[in-house]
Amino acid sequence: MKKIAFALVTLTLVSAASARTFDQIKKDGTIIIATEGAFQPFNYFKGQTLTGFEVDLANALAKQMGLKVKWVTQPFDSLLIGLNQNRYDFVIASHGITPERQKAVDFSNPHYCTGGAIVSRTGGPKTVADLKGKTVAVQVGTTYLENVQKVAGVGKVNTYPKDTDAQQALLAGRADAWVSDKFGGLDAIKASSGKLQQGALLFQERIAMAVKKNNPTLLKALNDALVAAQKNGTYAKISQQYFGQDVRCR
Ligand code: LYS
Repeated sequence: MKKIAFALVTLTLVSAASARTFDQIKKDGTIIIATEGAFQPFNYFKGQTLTGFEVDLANALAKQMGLKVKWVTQPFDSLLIGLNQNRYDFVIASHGITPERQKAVDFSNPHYCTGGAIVSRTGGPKTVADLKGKTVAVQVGTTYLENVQKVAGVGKVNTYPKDTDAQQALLAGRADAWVSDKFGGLDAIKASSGKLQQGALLFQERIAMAVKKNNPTLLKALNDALVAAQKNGTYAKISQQYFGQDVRCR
């Protein structure tokens, strides 16, 4: 609990200096984008290469805007803080749109729709009711944590710095369940050769890019680029590649 309170306080530390407007970024020629780099298949490292659905999508949006890209990776729970300190122009890191986060940053239109689902070892808890008295592993600072805390009767909620740590805790038997993204969970289940199973969906969420507050020109440029990518087939192609389906919000 201490950690969460701390994260919420720091999230609101906004630098007084203003963020770069779209015109300023255009003049520079390079947009700086931040992500976590530890959330397969959305943003992760394949060897030394940063890749994933969100990385490919953001690269495509930048190309459409006529910009080069510089990527920055940092821990998930410090991404919005760094945004408010003008360390980069925007964040694409699977942030669900929540009222709490909307107090700190502006969100683009959603770039995909998903949900938080239960994953367990075969024979383990599958439904919300099954979580009663059980130990659940989740990544700190996420909507998974927020939503698991709303489930009455959960035995213990253990938080980890990375989603992959929470997954490891489940595999190692230190937790009975792991709550994470439904698509990411499916990938982990596939890779587990029968050890893991997908359980119920706990909640649904709309995922969007985050821009520092009061930067309407950049927000509009991102929204326009996303609309264009969704119209001209670029979005569908990238989505098919990672998920075998179109994950846009409908
Ligand atoms: N969608 C979740 C959230 O909004 C998880 C984001 C990424 C976690 N590595 O908190």
